[in-house]
Amino acid sequence: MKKRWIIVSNRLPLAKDPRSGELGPSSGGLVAAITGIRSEIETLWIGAIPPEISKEEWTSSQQNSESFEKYVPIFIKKKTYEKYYNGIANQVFWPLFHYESGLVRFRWADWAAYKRVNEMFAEKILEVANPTDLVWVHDFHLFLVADYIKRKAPHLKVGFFLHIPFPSSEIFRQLPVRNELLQALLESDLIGFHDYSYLRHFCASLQSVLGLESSLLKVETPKKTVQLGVFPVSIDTKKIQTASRSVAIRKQASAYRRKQHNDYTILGVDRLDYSKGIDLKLQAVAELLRQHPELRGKASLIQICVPTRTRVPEYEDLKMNIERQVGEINGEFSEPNYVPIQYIYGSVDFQTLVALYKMARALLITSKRDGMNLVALEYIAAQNPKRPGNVLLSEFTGAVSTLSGVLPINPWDTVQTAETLAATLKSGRHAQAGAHRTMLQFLENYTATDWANSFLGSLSTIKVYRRKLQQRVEIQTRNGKVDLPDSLKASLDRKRLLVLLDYDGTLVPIHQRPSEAVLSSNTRKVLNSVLGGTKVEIVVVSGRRRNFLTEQLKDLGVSLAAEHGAMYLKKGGSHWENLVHSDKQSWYPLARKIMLDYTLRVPASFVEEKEFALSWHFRQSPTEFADYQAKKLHEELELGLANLPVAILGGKKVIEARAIEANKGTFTRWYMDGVASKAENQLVVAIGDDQTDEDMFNSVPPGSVTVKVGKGPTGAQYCLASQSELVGFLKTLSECPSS
Ligand code: GDG
Repeated sequence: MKKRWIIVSNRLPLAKDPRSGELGPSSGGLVAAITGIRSEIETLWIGAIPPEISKEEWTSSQQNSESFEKYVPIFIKKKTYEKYYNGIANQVFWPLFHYESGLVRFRWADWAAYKRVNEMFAEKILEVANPTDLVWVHDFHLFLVADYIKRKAPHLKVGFFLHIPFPSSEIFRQLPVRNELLQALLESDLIGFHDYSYLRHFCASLQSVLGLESSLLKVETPKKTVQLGVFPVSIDTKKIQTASRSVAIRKQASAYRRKQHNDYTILGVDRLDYSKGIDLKLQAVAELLRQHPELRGKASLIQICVPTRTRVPEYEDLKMNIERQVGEINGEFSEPNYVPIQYIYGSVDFQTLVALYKMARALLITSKRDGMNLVALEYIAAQNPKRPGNVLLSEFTGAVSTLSGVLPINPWDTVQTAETLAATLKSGRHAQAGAHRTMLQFLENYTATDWANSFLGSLSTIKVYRRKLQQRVEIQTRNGKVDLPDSLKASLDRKRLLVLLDYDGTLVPIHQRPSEAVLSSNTRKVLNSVLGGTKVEIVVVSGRRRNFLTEQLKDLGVSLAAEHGAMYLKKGGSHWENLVHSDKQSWYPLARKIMLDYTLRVPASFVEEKEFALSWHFRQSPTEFADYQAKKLHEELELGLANLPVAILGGKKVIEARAIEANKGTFTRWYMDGVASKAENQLVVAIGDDQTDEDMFNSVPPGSVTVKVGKGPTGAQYCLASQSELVGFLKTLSECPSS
């Protein structure tokens, strides 16, 4: 089956021309980015049909145009669409993600519609997708789609790309549906952003809202691994260059320049949106004319404002305010042959747009927040490389990170913006050529097609692996009695059992103070009876020191592995065998020094010194500060102890430096190869509750039984709901029929 790309966005890229009533291409960043992709791979585009277009109009235009065949329309009732699109997408996500939380209007009825529409999108995707297709979901309208898809097709690859900023977690946390949103989004296999800062904010939100740690490259959820990445969008560079070099556009640009009488034209192209900072742009231009009277009568701004979201009240107010501001500035500075602000409310055709890019001396972008900003990229591509114009670009855009040769501005500092503008207008165009060349080369090498290839290339290499949640069988307890699943009963049948058993969180509950985690008299009694027969043998494999384990367990007739298997004591023996052969002295003193340093900085943290490991604990410390210091410590230890026989590990509120051999997996393999009986009727049962036990689960011989205690991601086959069920479980195991 051939692999196809399935692009999914809120709308298909169509709009009704208000004059002719015909269906034609719509404009906007997302549409520009996607239509800029040139690929040999068969691509479908799924999206809603805008409510102003009827089903009949769609069907008849489909008959007229071949290009419509690759579009898969979704028809949504006007009322539902209104709530989903204007109610949630435009009045909740858009303002919140652009740091305008004062404009957020969250209504639960709208949220219900948002969910329903996302579900409808998923249904349509499931209807058309083949199992080998790559599904690429776009933007904040469709945050929940991956979840609905994965419920029915867990192995279909789904990527999500966000075209707008991901805000600081302090802003994101205000969202009433923050948990639901993040959890649904994490059903995607790959999540992409324009800019590294957005990725960082996203990871901070995962941590503060869901308590999930992530490495910036990926995040492990209880269900799966989700890859994360930065994929800045780009443009169809060639299309703009070709247009810009065409005779028609060159003529049009020259005509505009002649009309302006000079080379002092500043250009602005924005959707009429509060995030674009058009008010700040107008203030900066007024400031320019105020501070530089020599530019009056010369410098002017052509501002195109493309109408958008006209049904949302804030946008109507914005339009009125911008028009009032334009009127005031023109009133103050106009002369008989000179209008400083030429304001166009509407969109212009592609040819006119490129001619304006080509003609303008400078492009001014003053976005307060902008996911990327494609206008900046398009302007650069349209310039004559020998005489390019300058781009003044807001620091609050994603594009500023990739365009090294622009003039970055803080749009809120209108005085400084005016000064940068004045200096630009007075400098020669050739002065800019070097910086422009570098940016143009970048845009020639990294186009919208490369953007799509890099995102979908990453998505296609991901192995969709879901933790075996469905296959993981929960061992039920009814009325205090453990009910073993049939599959487990079958494995146990007439076998002798070798149980590899973790201590903290498994044999005893977790305690705030480690010294309090001692065996209860009931557990002791049950262990005695379990070990009384010949059926069960136990090896306790723990991270604890040997003295503690000896004190707690020696008289019970179990073998012991201390410090994650660094040392071993045979049942009934008195000599601990040392299994670490690497040079501890090469790293231990240095690690100790570094860790002690952190105990001074972080209140209530302390170092636990073991024979082959050092642990820095911060369970009682102020959470955020200690989490940050823990990350630093982890990094410092990794750098400082690189190439030494030591492993650095982060656990639950602990950072550990351990001899490389001190690992439950290494111990398990050593034990199974050299110590354990090779009897055929022996079954290994490994039981544990945390990450270190996963190493044990991965190292037991094929056919063994693995059991996770409690919730969380695991590779184990079975799970027990909580630690309190462990003793009953052991008892039941020992009572199974034996040979
Ligand atoms: C969102 C994010 C992100 C504009 N006026 C006309 C016209 N346009 C075209 C431009 C450009 C596009 O619309 C605008 O793209 P932006 O990127 O500047 O902004 P948004 O629409 O807000 O897009 C943004 C983008 O998604 C992509 O990820 O960069 O941050 O907000 O392509 O050329 N096109 C025509 N006439 C116009 O009058 N023909």
